[in-house]
Amino acid sequence: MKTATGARQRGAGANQATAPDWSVENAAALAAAIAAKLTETTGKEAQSASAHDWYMATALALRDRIAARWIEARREARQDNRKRVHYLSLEFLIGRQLFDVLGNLGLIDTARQALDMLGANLDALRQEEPDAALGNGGLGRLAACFMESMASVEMAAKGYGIRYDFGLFRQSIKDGWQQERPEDWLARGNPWEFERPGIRHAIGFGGTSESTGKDETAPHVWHPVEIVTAVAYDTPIVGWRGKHINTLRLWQARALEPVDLEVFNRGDHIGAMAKRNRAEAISRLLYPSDASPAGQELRLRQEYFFTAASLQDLVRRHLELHGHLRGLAEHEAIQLNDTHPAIAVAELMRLLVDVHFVPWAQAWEITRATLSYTNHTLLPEALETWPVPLMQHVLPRHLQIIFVINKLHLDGLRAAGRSDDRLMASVSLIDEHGERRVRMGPLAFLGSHKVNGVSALHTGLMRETVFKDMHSLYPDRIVNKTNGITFRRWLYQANPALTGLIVDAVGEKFLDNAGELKHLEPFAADASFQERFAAQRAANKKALAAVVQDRTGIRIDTSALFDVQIKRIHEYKRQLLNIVETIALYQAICDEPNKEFAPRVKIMAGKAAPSYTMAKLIIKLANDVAVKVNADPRMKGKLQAVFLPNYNVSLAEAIIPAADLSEQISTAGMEASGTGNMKLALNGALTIGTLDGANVEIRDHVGAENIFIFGLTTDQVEARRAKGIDAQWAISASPRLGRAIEAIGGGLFSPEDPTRFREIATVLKLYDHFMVCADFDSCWKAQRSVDSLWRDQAMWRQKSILNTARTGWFSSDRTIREYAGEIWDVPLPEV
Ligand code: 26Q
Repeated sequence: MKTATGARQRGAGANQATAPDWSVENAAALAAAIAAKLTETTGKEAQSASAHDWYMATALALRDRIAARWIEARREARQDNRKRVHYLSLEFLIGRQLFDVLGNLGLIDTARQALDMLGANLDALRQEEPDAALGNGGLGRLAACFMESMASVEMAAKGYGIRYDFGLFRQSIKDGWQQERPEDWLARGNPWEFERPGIRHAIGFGGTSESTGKDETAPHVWHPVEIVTAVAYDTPIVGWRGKHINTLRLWQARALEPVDLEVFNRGDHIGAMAKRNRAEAISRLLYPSDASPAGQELRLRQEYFFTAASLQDLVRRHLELHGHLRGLAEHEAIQLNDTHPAIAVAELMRLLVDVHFVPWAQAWEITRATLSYTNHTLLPEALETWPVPLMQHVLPRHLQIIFVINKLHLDGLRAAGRSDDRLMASVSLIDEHGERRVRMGPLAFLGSHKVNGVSALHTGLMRETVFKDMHSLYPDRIVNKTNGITFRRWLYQANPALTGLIVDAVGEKFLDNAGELKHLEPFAADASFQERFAAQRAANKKALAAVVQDRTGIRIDTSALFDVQIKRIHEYKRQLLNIVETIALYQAICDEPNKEFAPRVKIMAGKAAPSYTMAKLIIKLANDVAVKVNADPRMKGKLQAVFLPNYNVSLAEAIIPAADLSEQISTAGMEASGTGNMKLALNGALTIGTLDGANVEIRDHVGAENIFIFGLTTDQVEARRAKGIDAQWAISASPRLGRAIEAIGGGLFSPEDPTRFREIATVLKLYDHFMVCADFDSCWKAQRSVDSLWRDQAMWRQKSILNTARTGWFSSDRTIREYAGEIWDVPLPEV
């Protein structure tokens, strides 16, 4: 039987959308393998197999094809002595994997044929795969895009995280309110992973630390009171054209002993399980908040558990290959995805000093040269800190190490004559205001050789605000790495029709090098290309309309402009601004039924953290406004609104190729980058947005005439806030805004409970921290230019095509190459 290894010998040559697969695998052989798996795993025959049975059999047959090539990739990296990258992240928001694997192996058409032969249907069984939702939003999805890109650029890399039993909760909407249910994605088995019972590490917690030497930098012996085992589960990550395969290694927490026999024998049968439950709780659940740190012990245990397991794992492998740790940084790079694994700074020091007896100063050099840290947010409430007593209780030795690092750091400043109290307090690893807390951002900064932001604007703000003083001490440390997205998922898989159209126009080179998309530019004004482009979009919109009808019962008008805002619900992302604009538009249409507004469907989706009351109320408002608007006969053919429940990666794949307008309207200075903005622009949606995050770079690439920018800039927001956050001035100046807010506060959308949204109206009027009112008029104006452009369909299409043609730079392959060159020092094969 042939394996994926065969893909290697085949040159670049085909695309999945229109041309034959490049793999040598033939459909009959694949069909036989799938049929064999079906019998092996279900004991059923084809006639009685369910779609889910077919999905499992197909995935398992593919997994076999990956395995041989995977082993070979690891052997090659080992033989070539290649430097390896370790990407530590508490979140990997992967989504479904079947088409990642099929697409990258060039097997989509082959698999379709094979399943046809068996009387099954690929598109039907595709829907059977549950999303691997091991992340909250942008940060977790970025980690997943990076994993795919690192494999595609043939970099030796490993992702490390937690194998949560429950991913991000499933959202349903009941009477307009968000409800949460657990996401038990593993309930029917996970065909992509390999359990590695032999790869396990002991992770300690609590206890005491004992000095063995004269001073504080001497090795210590840590006596933990609790040991939890970390067991590895590996998932292969197949790169583009199957050229390289990496590993995502996720840790499961297990108790050393399944039952405490001593307690059991005393007759306490429940108590005998307590230790086990406490240990295994660590990998039970993903924290569903994407901002405010919960500050809970379990979260700290998760962070240390996966960081320690990952570091032990890579140190063990390094020692097997090299025998000592002196050259760690030459062979291993470790990237910290935000501060969630920042305890790595102390843990690596502990491994070097206490376990391997490397002198402190040398250990510190090795640690700094090996680690680097990515910051994803400047929001003060999202910056992680841990109370000193909690850290003392959970990680006593690490707290000690952090104190020593801090002391040497502050002593160094004093010796250099920079000892003013303000500076010392600002760069200290310990926050001394009120209860003492360990500050994880500064710890990660100090323990890394490079620190990066995720867009040009955000990196600039890091230097000027949160890390201003650290930056003045270490001016070369902060660098920018603007985020990217993997085009394999977000263009080829999600939008095969557009992909095929581009191949027909410019050939296949762009499939291997996203920059080649620029050759599409000359087609932007070509009438016949525009026709085909429009036909493809119309089909995508019909497909989305079917999803909307299925999930909400609402029939949307596919000839209308699809105006889309899809992301976590957050005040700074300003779903409220979008809703207020929708209300104002509703009122304007009522007032002037004959005035020309572009017919629109407002589409919104996103989850609120279960404890974020305001975000949940915003979801209710979106739903209540939708009910009123959709029931009003005067809106027919003019305005509809829908809130799509359970936004996740798979739903994003359905919405993005159908979007005409992409809402990226965060308060300037608050969205670190955004990546949904890139996915939508790549698929031809025009952006309406503020000068925030990567929107700035999107404007630079697509051209200011092909994007709708509005609102206050970062500096203007700051100046405005300095004057106060009362928004009466804006409301007095804008009757339209005042009336929309009155409608919310007065109960127009909640007649059965008129005070339901009073708080929202009050916040908008008096505490407009997020500048919804301040930016309203400018947003309204921008939306009206959207209306006029929509009337000129040829011009709209031209701009839309230019957006696709000019967003090649936002490929995560480009981002990863930048990390490789400027942070990890990893050479890569040429494109
Ligand atoms: C921290 C402590 C305790 C519990 C939860 C958390 C937590 C979890 C997730 C804090 C933050 C996050 C996620 C942040 C995030 O997704 N940030 C986004 O990162 C994207 C990728 O860089 C950017 O594009 C977005 O702008 C940024 O908001």
